This record gives sequence, structure tokens and C-alpha cells, in this order.
Amino acid sequence: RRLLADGRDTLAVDERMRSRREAATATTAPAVPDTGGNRVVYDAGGAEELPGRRARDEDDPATGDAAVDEAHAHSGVSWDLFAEVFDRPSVDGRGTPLTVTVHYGRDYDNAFWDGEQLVFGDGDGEVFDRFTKPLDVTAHEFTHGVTQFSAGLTYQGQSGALNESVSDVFASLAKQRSLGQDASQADWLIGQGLFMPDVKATALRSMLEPGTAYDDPRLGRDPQVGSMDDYVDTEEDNGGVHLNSGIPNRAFALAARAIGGPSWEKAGQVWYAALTGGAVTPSTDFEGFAAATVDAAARLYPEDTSVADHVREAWQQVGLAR
Ligand code: ASN
Ligand code: ZN
Repeated sequence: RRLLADGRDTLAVDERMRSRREAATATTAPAVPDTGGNRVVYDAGGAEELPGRRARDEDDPATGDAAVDEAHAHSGVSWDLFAEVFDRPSVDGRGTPLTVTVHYGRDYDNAFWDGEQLVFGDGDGEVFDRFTKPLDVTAHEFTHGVTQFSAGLTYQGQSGALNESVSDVFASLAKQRSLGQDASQADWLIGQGLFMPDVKATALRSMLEPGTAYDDPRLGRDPQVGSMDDYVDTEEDNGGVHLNSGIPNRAFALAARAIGGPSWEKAGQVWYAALTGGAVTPSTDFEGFAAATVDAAARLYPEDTSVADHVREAWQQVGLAR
């Protein structure tokens, strides 16, 4: 329920997917081999049985159903981020086909990874539009699959907030990369374009300024926090996983901006190495994750110690790391 793209995102994504399809059907091999996604989109038809009716395979043309076609495009962009930037085909890194279901339930205001596949509701049409609409909502849910098959962060308390944050980090990277933006140009919003036009919300979350994404009578005010000073102790939401995720989210945005350039190149590589390198485990807390990213930065960029310094300073700004 908490993730994003606007009209420009959709256009950039459509263009990307068009060239991707053309490369796949070219009679001569493309100069750069297509990494080739392996997506299958299903249609639950308003029911809650998974996966539903098979609606569009990897190489099928557009169907005309917006949710089916958005899910196909956005899961392809998510697949490409991990395959091309992090050498990780599919959520498990083994190219396992990705199952995606749309039109889940009636007026369903959420999207989720269920442990095996991606699932998207159509939204209620009053507050929420289709959950397939923003690229970064899809990339967020895709990343839950990546985390399951790597660090396995338990979805409760600090490890749960880290699980949530990692999904936002790679969701934002997918968005920034699709728009060709570097860290200084990024808006760091998650779930932009998900809300109906009259809702007073710019997005679901702001990674750079947690707590500022919305303020609407139907939604309340964005409750996210961006510093350990404001850490929320609650039983709700698995121990506030969507609230306290603002803390590591802001650390990532600050680190990426301090490092500069495209966020997926250095900051993204550091977070990916921490997530998948074995130092982060199901029970890792904020301090442990911060240390893992500083270590990863030092290991990945031994000749440029400013990267690890920027990462450490970003965690210090949110009240973590020494
Ligand atoms: N869309 C939500 C998420 O991925 C679903 C949930 O709360 N599990 O975080
Ligand atoms: Zn999530």
C-alpha cells in the first residue's frame, strides 16, 4: 500500500519496454544481448485466488488492459535493474520466472509480495488509483522478493523496517534509472501518481523528508519518521515497519546525494553488497545494517575512502553509527 510514478515515468518506461521488445524480435542479434526477463502476468478478475488466469507472457504484445500492461512493463524495468546493475536475474538471481497477478480483489488498496509472487489491487478509485500505475510500487514489491532470497530480514521491528527500507531504496533506484536522473535530480518520492487527483498527497513516502508525503482528511498526515530521535515504538504495522523505515530511507538518500552521480552506481552497489553479502541476516538491526553498509563501501571502493565516509556520515545524521 505504500509505494509510485507519474506520467513521465510511464512514458520513459513505455519507451524502454518498446526498445526492449524490438531488441527481442530483431532478426540480427543486438550488440548488447538483452538480459531477457521472464515475466508472466495473470488476471485475478476481482477474485482473491492466485495466480488467476494467464494474461500476458514475457514476449506477448500489449493486451490493452492497463493493469496487465503496466505490471508487465514495470516488472520488466525492475527485473532489468537487478539483472543489469546488480547481475541478479529475477528475485533469486537464478532467472526464475516471475509471477505477477493484477485485478486482485475488489477496490483493493494495496500491492504485495506474498512470498512467491507479486500481487496488485486496482485501488478504490476514490483515494487510490491502480497499484500497477507507479513503477516504484512494483519495484518495491519486487525487492521484497530479492530480500527474501538474500538477507531474509524478518518483517518485524527494526529488521522489518530495514526490509521495508531496502524495498524503497531499490524502488527509488528503479525510478531514478528509468528517468536518467542522478542523486541530485531525484525527488526521492515513493508512490507518486498512486493517489487520485483530489487527494492531498504527493506520494506515499518521501525518502529525503520522511513525514511530508501527504496530509489529507481521508489519509491523515504522513506518520513516517527520519531520525532515531523520533523512533516509533508501536505494536501496529509489525512494530512500525512502514514508519521507522523512514530512518534508513533518509540515510540512503543522504548518502547517495553526498556521493553524487547516479544513485544506483555507488550507493546502490553498497546497499546491494550489504543486503546480499552475508553480513546482514534475518535479525540485523539498524546499527548492524549501518555497519554492514560502511564495511561494504570500504571493501567496494578501497581507493576512494570518501564513499565509506559519506555512508557513515549519512547514518550519523539520522542518529546511527559512530
Ligand atoms: N504494500 C505493502 C508493502 O509492500 C504491503 C505490506 O504492508 N506488506 O509493504
Ligand atoms: Zn513493503
